[in-house]
Amino acid sequence: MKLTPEQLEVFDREGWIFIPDAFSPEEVELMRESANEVFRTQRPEIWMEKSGVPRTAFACHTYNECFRILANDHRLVEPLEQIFGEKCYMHQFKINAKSSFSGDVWQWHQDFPTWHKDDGMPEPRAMNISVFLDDVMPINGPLMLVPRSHKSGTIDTEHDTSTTAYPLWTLDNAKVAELVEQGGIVAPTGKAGGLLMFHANLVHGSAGNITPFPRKIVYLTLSALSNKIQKPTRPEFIAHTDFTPVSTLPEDTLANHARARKAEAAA
Ligand SMILES: O=C(O)CCC(=O)C(=O)O
Repeated sequence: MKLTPEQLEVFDREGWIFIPDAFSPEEVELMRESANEVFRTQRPEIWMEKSGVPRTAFACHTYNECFRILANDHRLVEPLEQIFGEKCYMHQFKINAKSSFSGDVWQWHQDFPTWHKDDGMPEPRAMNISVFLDDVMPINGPLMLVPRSHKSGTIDTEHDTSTTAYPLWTLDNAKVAELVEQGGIVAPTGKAGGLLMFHANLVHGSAGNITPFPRKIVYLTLSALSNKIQKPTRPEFIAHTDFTPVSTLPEDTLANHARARKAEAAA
């Protein structure tokens, strides 16, 4: 899937794009069920909140067939190849659970400082592209973005190891207030199946989820092939060191897998 010149222009200016209904209801159902299966397992790649509920399932594309297919989906891979002008490798793959009642916050941050400081990524030539697996509403901890903040480049950060269970390089409140004064805050919401991509230097975060509605989002972090990480300090399941270019599968692979799974279940 290629982005239109208008979408590329909006992305460059605002630092993010949301595409509603990028995935069909049958694909969403498969991905949601597969995510629930993943979160029911206990594995070292599944990071827990301080409260004990799952926060993030890293690297599930390496052991779950649905997410293996998603990791090679043209709707996610091609836009980033288009933006970077080259093939990409998978730097990280994760599902954030933002569980009902207990999903914890993600502090205000840019992604690139963590990739640079923890993994030795040379440049912000990598990006998160994500798919909503549940309906994302104003009430269940949507991702909040500060439009145009990517134009400020990479900003000084503090290593926050205590606010949540997951260490992150975060921004101080004064800097966030300054950027919000200029760009405001948006919280893209929409039905499961929507696609959201945002620049590595776009300031973002999310509040906790105290509603009964989970807010699962799957994120592919794809990096330009020329931007290989140099000094990984985190486990391989968080910062991959397999730099094989990501290829795309035929466009109907995920939908076919959904139908095959349904037929199997009905047999
Ligand atoms: O899923 C969320 O709410 C935030 C995720 C995030 O900010 C990140 O992975 O960098």
